[in-house]
Amino acid sequence: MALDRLKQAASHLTGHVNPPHPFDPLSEAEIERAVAHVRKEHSDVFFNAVTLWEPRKAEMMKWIKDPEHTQRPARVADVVCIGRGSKVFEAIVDLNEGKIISWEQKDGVQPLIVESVVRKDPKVIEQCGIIGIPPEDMHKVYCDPWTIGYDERFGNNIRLQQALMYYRPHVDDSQYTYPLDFCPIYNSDTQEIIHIDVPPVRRPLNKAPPNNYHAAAVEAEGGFRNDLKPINITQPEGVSFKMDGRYISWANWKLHVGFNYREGMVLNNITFNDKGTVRDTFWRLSLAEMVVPYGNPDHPHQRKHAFDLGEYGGGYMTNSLSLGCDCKGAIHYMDAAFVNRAGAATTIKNAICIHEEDAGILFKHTDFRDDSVTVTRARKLIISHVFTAANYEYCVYWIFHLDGTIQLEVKLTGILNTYAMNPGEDLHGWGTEVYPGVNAHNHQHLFCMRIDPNIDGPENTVFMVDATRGEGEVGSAENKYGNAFYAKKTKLSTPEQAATDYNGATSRTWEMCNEHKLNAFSKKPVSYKLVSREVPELLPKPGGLVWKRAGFARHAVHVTKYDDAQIHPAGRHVPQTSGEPSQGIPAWIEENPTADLVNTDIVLWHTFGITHFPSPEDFPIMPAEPMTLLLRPRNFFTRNPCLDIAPSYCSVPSGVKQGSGLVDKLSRLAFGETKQEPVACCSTEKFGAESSTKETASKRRNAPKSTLSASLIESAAGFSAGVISCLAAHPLDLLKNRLQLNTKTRSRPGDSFRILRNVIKDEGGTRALYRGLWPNLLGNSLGWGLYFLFYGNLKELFQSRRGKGEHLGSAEFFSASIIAGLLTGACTNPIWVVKTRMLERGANHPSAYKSMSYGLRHVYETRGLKGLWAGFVPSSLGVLHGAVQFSIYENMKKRRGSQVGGQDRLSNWEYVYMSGGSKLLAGAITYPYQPIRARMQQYDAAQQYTGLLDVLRKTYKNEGMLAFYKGVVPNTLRVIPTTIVTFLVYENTKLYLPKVFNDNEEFAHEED
Ligand SMILES: [Cu+2]
Repeated sequence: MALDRLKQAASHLTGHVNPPHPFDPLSEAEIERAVAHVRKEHSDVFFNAVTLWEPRKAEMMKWIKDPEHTQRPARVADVVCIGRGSKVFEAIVDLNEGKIISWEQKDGVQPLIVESVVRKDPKVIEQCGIIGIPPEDMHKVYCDPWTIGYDERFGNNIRLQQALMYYRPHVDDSQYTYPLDFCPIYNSDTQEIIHIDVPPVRRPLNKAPPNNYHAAAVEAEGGFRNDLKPINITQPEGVSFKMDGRYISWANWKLHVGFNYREGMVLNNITFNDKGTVRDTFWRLSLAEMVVPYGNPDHPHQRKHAFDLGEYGGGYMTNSLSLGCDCKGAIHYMDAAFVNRAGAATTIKNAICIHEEDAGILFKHTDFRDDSVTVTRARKLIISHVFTAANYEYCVYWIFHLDGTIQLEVKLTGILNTYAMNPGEDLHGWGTEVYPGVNAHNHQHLFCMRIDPNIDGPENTVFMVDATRGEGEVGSAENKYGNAFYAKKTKLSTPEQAATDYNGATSRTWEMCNEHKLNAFSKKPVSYKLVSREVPELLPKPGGLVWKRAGFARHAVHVTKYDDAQIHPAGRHVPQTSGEPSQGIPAWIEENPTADLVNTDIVLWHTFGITHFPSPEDFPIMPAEPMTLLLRPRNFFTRNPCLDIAPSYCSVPSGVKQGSGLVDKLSRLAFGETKQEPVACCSTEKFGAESSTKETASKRRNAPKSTLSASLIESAAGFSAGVISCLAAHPLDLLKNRLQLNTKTRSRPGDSFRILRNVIKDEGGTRALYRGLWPNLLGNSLGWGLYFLFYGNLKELFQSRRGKGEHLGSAEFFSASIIAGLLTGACTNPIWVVKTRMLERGANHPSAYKSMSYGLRHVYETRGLKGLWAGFVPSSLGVLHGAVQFSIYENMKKRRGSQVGGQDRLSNWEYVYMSGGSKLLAGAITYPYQPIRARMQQYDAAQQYTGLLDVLRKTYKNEGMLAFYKGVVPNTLRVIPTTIVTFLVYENTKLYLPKVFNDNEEFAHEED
């Protein structure tokens, strides 16, 4: 994009402009030049179309093969003008020579249509009055101007429109809820209403409340749901396609993207690079025509059968697309230039959208014996545009696949065409009441795709292929068991014979082959197969108006010999054609019904679509309904052509594993805060290529299947964390304890050093620093283990109440933590009492406990159960500390996790600063409970204090406020690294433990 802009800027500066590619649509400047040339000689015409007169195929093929030595095809404009008295003129203008090559008046045809207004007409006002709309409400009357289609009463020498009438009670209401029952006919040339079709039975204006789909209406009915989380599509390294002018290269594909007012997108010169050989597939693909016949036989509904491309122009009606709405991801847009009625060039910005999408699995196989597996992901290139045909929207997607398949998908959305009905009126099965007073008529959407094959060259032949049973009867020699079947191929040799219908029972397809070239293995001709399964019959009867006008829709497939002039299946000028004789395909076939279609340049015309019986779900706006067809290579390649797409994951029995650089590191499990479900075979963990990348927790987090329960893993992780952190920090704990129990002096600097020195000197060397290790170890490990067990279970409990997929809130983390803390405190309190006392006195003290069990017994015998649970109340307050810390920790994890694309991606460093930070913050808030608790648990607690309040009072009175922070320095020194070690051990144990218990050998090896 940026490069394009630079080139553009440079060309402005130098005045040098690259000539357009011969396939490129006319630019604004070229359109205006063509108009100027016409104006010089014919000043009084309006412009209906100015579009590229496409270079003749033979000339163009020659130039593409050898552009250096071949004359470049000239830029030529194809012009349609309208003069006074509905006269129609066609002109061909050579833009290189600057002259009109041909100028011709066409009789008995009308080119496609432009809009009009009917509100001021007295006859319309009168009809509105009859059904209940007063003259002062005429500004609430709307019409969809349709071409008249064909009406035998008026013929085709004057340019006519029919106005489908509607009413809007409020300017924001959808008028399709309020259809009016009459239909004015408008003369575009004289700009007057010449007739109004009025039904024999009148239907007054619908009185039902509005039925709207816009945001304000939805808000008024309760608003939009808010449980849908954003989905983003990212391509951090940019797109995989390249643009060279309007040529796109993507994977092995290369093609030119054109656009015209009629067909919209036109794809030209589509090639596939087959291991270095550029092979032709299709010369030109387009959606060339469509018809939407409605099924109500009452006059004048027979006129409702819109040819949206031939009568209105898929290009003219195209939408300007917007990022993130119509297309998501990394998008390249192309604009489209047209002429307006007055002859000025206009541009629709962002008319064509080009982007890539993930397309699921491209291929996969798992060997059930040894679990070796290969899985490769697919992607697709999508070239799309959307056009609005009055009430309807058609979204057209040309989709290119890695395996050589081309797909056309059309999505239908927008609003049903509606008609008025009386309450309780019998609709005779021709329509459905989709809302009170709203009748939506049955109709079909039939599209005609023009396929100009170029399968390894222009000389192609079409075969119809039917799955057919073997000839022999059951019991016969050649088909004894009756199971034989084969692909029966019928060569379509003439246009007459090639007019064929769809047959779902035989899985009918059509193959476009190059019989000069056989596949090396199958010995069958290289081909592309048309696979299309949504192919209804044209329901209007043979001989009827639509059947005559939409000759292309009589059969699923027609084949004709190539002719440069044959582009439009229902004829060049469609409006007001009578179908007598039929235009387009039937006329071309009639010219030479037995033309030889074998091994020659041919065009295949395919009609497909749906039959639509409307229902209330389609109203007030239709959820998009997709229909699709495929052009698939058959016997074209000698093997699967996309084996060179790197797999997402691949392992073979000998143990060689490989992954590609295309693995998506953003993919993650949908549910679970900390627990990991088993992941698929494409675990990034197994990739050799991955091991060199930055060490992240995510790598190790793709845990394999484990037999351990999540809570058990949590508590084991907590237990290990407790043991290790306790060993590391016990001496600091001892120091803290002594400081806290020092009631004799106020806090002084250097206290810590004096105490440590004295312990080592008086109590038996450095070993004394580890006095009370056992209760400390037991209390810590058991404490952490129990804590995480309770915490894990509580979180599961809350999660189960919330439902899957919802995240727990801070309040839930907080209460889980508090309850877990209280339960843990209750279980471990006796151990802490003994620990406090053992740390308080050196082993050489006469009354020092010799062991933990001795201590427990002593406390119980001297003070009873009350002694064993001494200090539980301040401890419980201390639980607040744990809870505060855990809420801070979980919130940090959540926030950081969302930044890096999931908590399973956090690194050990992130655990370090998050656990340390949360502990510091929580400590500053809640530290004072600690000295209080220690004092209540010491040897002579009973003698010194009467209870909790007494501790608080005496401590404050004797030692001042700072007493409550006694021991805070060694405690912080002890606690921060301890916490970090605890959480690292906890998070990592949780990760590794399942692997240790896993019976999968691979992981045992990986530990080496
Ligand atoms: Cu429909």
